[in-house]
Amino acid sequence: MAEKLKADLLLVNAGQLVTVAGASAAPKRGEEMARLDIIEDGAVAVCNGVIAAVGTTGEVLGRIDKSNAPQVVDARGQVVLPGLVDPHTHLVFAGSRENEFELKIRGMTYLEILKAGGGILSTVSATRAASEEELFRTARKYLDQMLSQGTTTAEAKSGYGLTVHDELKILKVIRELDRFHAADVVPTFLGAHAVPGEYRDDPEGYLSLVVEVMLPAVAGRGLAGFCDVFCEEGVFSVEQSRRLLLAAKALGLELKIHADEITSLGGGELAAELGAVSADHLTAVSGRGITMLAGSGTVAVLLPATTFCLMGRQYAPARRMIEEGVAVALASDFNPGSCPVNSLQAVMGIACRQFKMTPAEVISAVTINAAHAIGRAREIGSIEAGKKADMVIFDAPAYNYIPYRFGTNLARTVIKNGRVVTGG
Ligand code: IZC
Ligand code: ZN
Repeated sequence: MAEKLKADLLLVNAGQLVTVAGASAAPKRGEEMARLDIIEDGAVAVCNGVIAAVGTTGEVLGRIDKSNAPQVVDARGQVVLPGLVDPHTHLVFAGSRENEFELKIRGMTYLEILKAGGGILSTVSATRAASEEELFRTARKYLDQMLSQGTTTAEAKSGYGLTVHDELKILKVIRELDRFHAADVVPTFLGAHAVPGEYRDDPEGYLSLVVEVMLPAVAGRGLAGFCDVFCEEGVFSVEQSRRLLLAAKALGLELKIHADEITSLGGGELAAELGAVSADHLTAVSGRGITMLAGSGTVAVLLPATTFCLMGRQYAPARRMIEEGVAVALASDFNPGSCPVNSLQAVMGIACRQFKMTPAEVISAVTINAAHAIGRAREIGSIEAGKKADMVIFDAPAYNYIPYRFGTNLARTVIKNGRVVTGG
């Protein structure tokens, strides 16, 4: 008889254990996105923060050594998903922009507000004035909210400093959050988020500062694994973005692009050309961009809550992307301007209604495909032996109830690294 497995935590009796297994090597595409791999009356055994066994409750109980009395979490009549992964956030900032929200209601656009010196630049002023401790405290509060709604791993970008000192300050806050918070936080350098006021007449000079000073400082200190750029009309062009990203690649960073969010500039094509790990937004992506992304390893990270918050009429062509074979993930884009939403459950609800993605596709997009978008799919994004024990128990009779109940936090218990961190 096989030796019994040791476990320190046992999750049992799940009405639906949605494992999303089988896509750790490559992201899900096309029809695979709708296949979730569900175990009824499911159970998971956890040992030292890692998943040891997955199966029906009967199977798992039969395999474990009960002598060390593991903690038991009963998920009877409920749905268990892998810990949700948010692969695009601007988590660290000071202040808020509810005044801009009012301007938008009255008809001013996002780019008009930015051009008038508001938008990102108003958050930059507030963030420069804030200390590391203040930024840490504020971001920790937002991260607590995210974790209690099921997000166990979040990417976080710099980009509200725009000086060497302030960009490093934000990245250090992200590192501290990852160290001290139960959630994992994955850092991205976004020094090319906007041209700061003091460089208004010399955008090339600012780009040179990013490429020649900030980037080596970030890479040399190991403060970020990814480099991102806001490739947008009036911000950074495709040529400028290519220059930055090639320099980042040469320093060993992986690439992300804010691509075709408002204008169809060709950011999607650039992401595929450079082998970026993700191309994000893609609201205005071209047909050629879709074809190139489908033929690449780049994950399309779509941000429907942003379009919703900007009161946009045009949503990213998610259905067409899925049908053409693009690997699609979803993220919140949490930031104080275009998207003050940090709940992936809200994002899932909007994606079903506005993208016409099915609940199953949406779950693939916030778990395993989101993990691929931050290069972590070997460790997180599905419930499989050997992965981190990150799981969320939802107060829901079936998985498709979760996006259906848009607006309510249904996460009852969140388990991170094998520990119950909220609920119980
Ligand atoms: O602060 O407006 N789109 N960056 C690119 C943002 C939105 C964040 C912001
Ligand atoms: Zn963004």
